[in-house]
Amino acid sequence: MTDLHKLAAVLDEAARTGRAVPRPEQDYGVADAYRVQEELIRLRLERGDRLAGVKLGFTSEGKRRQMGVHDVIFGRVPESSAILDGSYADISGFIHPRVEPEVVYLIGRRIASPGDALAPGAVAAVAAGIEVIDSRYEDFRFSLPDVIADNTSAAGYVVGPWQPYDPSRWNLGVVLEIDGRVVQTGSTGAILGDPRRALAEAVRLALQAGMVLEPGWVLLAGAATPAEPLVPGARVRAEIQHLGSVSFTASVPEPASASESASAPGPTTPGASAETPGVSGVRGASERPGTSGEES
Ligand code: OOG
Ligand code: MG
Repeated sequence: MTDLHKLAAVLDEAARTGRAVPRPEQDYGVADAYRVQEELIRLRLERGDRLAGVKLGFTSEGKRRQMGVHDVIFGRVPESSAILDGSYADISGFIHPRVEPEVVYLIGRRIASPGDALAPGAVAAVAAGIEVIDSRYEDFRFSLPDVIADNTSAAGYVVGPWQPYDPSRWNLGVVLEIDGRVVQTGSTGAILGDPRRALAEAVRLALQAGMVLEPGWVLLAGAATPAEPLVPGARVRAEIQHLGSVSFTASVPEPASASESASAPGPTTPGASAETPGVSGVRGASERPGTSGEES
């Protein structure tokens, strides 16, 4: 087992147990970090998970400044991390989760080159989304390779109702609310200076990782604002002008008994991921099943 495989196993374990790990001592570059990410995802897929799509990170100045990282990063979105719009999501398995508003694109056709990103039908639909990020590193602190290896802190995502994609509407107001209070505001124009660039950027980074974008996948374009801490009981809502809103409420299960609650953050909400047994991370009871954004 190489050091890179070991790191993937450590990060995988941290995500499954909800226990933070120290940053790796060894030095490694971005290319190796993407290899760790690939291995990390391979471990999840081996347990029955599937890819729901891909994501970009650090596409806005607000995020880059908040985290002190200055390159756009690429991650994989596991199906098991889906949270249904409007649902109660169990966050007890997370370490120190944060939420951020996202523009989510639904990929309409196979995109194997950045040039194809602008072809008609490349984007089938668009929606307001919320991403839950949860760095597996202590104190939510990392270098660029660290966060890439950790699958860009990906932990959960919520997609609002899909809307027809109108590329002329690219500079839209973004609001993030917690418990009805506005905590972040911004504009989708902060994403790469123009969120329409997100698709080509994702295709480019996917190709480097040996992947092409598949129809039916989601693409999270990267938060337009800094992230906010997510605490139990919080009702989180994001709204994007013309795209509508999306929400969920963070819950933790009632402790059955003191001894039981001290262990195992592993099991997920009943019914949340029946098809992916043993995969941690899925949250979300289906309160409004029609609005999950699963349809393609
Ligand atoms: C990394 C994830 C970045 C975004 O939208 O910029 C990201 C992190 O902030 O921990 O998802
Ligand atoms: Mg994000």
